[in-house]
Order: sequence, then structure tokens, then C-alpha cells
Amino acid sequence: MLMNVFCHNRHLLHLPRRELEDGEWVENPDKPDRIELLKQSLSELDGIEIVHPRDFDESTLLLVHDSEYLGWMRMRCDALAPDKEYFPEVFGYDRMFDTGTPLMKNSLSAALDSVSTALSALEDVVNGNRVAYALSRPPGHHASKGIGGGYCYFNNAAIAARYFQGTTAARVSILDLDFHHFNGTQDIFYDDPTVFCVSLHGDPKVHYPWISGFEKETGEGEGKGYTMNIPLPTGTEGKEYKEALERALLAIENFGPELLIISLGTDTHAEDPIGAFSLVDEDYEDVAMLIMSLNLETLIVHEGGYNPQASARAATRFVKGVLASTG
Ligand code: SP5
Ligand code: ZN
Repeated sequence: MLMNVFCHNRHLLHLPRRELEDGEWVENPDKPDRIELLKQSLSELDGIEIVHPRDFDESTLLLVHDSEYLGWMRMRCDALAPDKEYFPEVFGYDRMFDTGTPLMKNSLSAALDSVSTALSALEDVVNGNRVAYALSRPPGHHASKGIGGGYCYFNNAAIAARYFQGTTAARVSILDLDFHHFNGTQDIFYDDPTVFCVSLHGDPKVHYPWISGFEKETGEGEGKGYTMNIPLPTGTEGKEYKEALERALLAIENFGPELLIISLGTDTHAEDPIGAFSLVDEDYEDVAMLIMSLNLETLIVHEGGYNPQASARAATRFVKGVLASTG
């Protein structure tokens, strides 16, 4: 089959430089190569078409985010000279919860382009293609309604879920496979029984974002039972990972969504410098085939993955698995 992969040229202009880690400035790992190498590798596959997204209106951000957050970002970005990087105060005063998510003059528009990438891919699925892949950068899953962090400004996957729902209560499931817990996505849908959210991730006792991702977090109010967390130990390999994935997929099947959104982070790869799982290239093909066996309409939204070469190999194997299962 054919599958469209959406990638925005302007992600190249999103150039965060630094982040603060343990009191030291380090290079910001959200580099353009993360997506450029992936796009290059995917474009060489038979059956893959690289498509440029269309631009969506800024109002789509309000499907998830509050207008104060948007206003704060605009105020901060507009005030910056083109070559300046602003580091939000993380304790209360600004609207970022860590120091990995700097603002530059074009950060708001770059983050909106990333949302447009996800929404264009969603449109492709709604228009009848079973699967589409959005190479969104910056990523989104750590961003909540009124706060960003973890290289994320707007929650691409969450906005796609709300856009799909429109004015109805269509059932959507979000399966997050990034190494890190999807604290933003979880928070957005925590009391919502129409969006079933599941994540496999590094144990938050040890790994970022530390504050969330424990098994006991299962939703609240009407959303109780509609969030599922599967933390896995450092060094988890393919076999254990796929067993956990099967548990997640069973729960998704029971929920019976009309759309499945995969937040695909490739920082689960053994060669990733930030994540701490031990998945190898071929595991991603198996993972994709397991997911595809659900036979759901599926939107894939890219999240993390910080070794551009390893990430490109992982995503390419994933897409091969998708293409193989859809015939
Ligand atoms: C989207 C996404 O993957 N965001 C990840 C943000 C993680 N940022 C902080 C990571 C700090 C952990 N430091 C590990 C150092 C290993 N050398
Ligand atoms: Zn991650």
C-alpha cells in the first residue's frame, strides 16, 4: 500500500541551542537532523510519499491549550531579537516546567507548523488512507493545556485527537511509545472517558519527567479507568517491551476507538543518548505489526528520538512493519 509522510520545511528554522541539565549548559538535543535523516530514509522506501502539510489556523491550538498560554508565548517570542534565546523561569512565573524548552522569536510559529503537520496527516486519514505519519518537530507530548516543557510547546497528538472529535464525542485512543512519560497528554485527558490514553515508558522513579507515569495513575472523575500507565525498567529489551505492548493493545481493543493516535518516540532505541531502553532496529517492525493487527485507522505523530541515525533506522523499520501489514 501507499502511505503519506507529512513533513514541514520550516521545522529547519526551529533551532533551540541549549538546555540546562544539572546546573550545566548542554547542547539542546532537538536538532533538525532528528527529522531530516528520518525523512531522507523514509523517502527511499517503496510506497512512501513525502507530503508538505498545509497551514492550519492558530485557533486550532485552542482546542487544547488555554489562551493565556498562547498569549504568554506570543508576548515572550515577540519581545525577542532574532538571535536571542529566552529561558523561561520554571518556578511559577513563566509557563514552562523545565529548562529544555527555550523560546526564540519564531518558536510559536515553529510549534504551530508542527501542529499543522499532525493535522494534515490526520486529514489524510479522515480522507480515507488507513495510516499517515506526521514528522512533527518540535515534539508535543510533554505539553499540557497551559504549560510546556521537555522540548514541547503544543501537544500535537492531543490537538489532533480534539480536531478529530470535532463537536462529537468520537472515541479516540492515544498510545504513547516515546521513552518518556506523556505527562502533558495524560493531564489533558485525565478526566475524559472519550480519549483512552496508554503509555509505555521508562520508570519515573528513575527517569524524566519523574513526577508522573506510575501505574496507579488511571484517570479521575468520569475519566477513571481511561488512562493506563506501563512503566518499564531501565534496559528493557524487545521481548519484555512487546509483552507490555500487547497488554496495552488489548486494553485499546476493549475500548474500541474510531481512531488510534500513536505518539511515536524513537528514544527507546538502545543507541539513543537520552532514553534508557534497549530496543534494536528489528523490534520496531514487530511493534508496528502488533499495532496494525488492531485494524484501526491510525495517525502516527513523531515525538522524541535523539540519535538521528538510530532514530531514522527505527522509524524506517516501523514504517516497513506498517506497509507489510496493510498489504
Ligand atoms: C519529547 C521528549 O522526548 N522529551 C524529552 C525531554 C527530556 N529532557 C530531559 C532529560 C534529562 C535526562 N538526562 C539523561 C542524561 C543521560 N546522559
Ligand atoms: Zn522522549
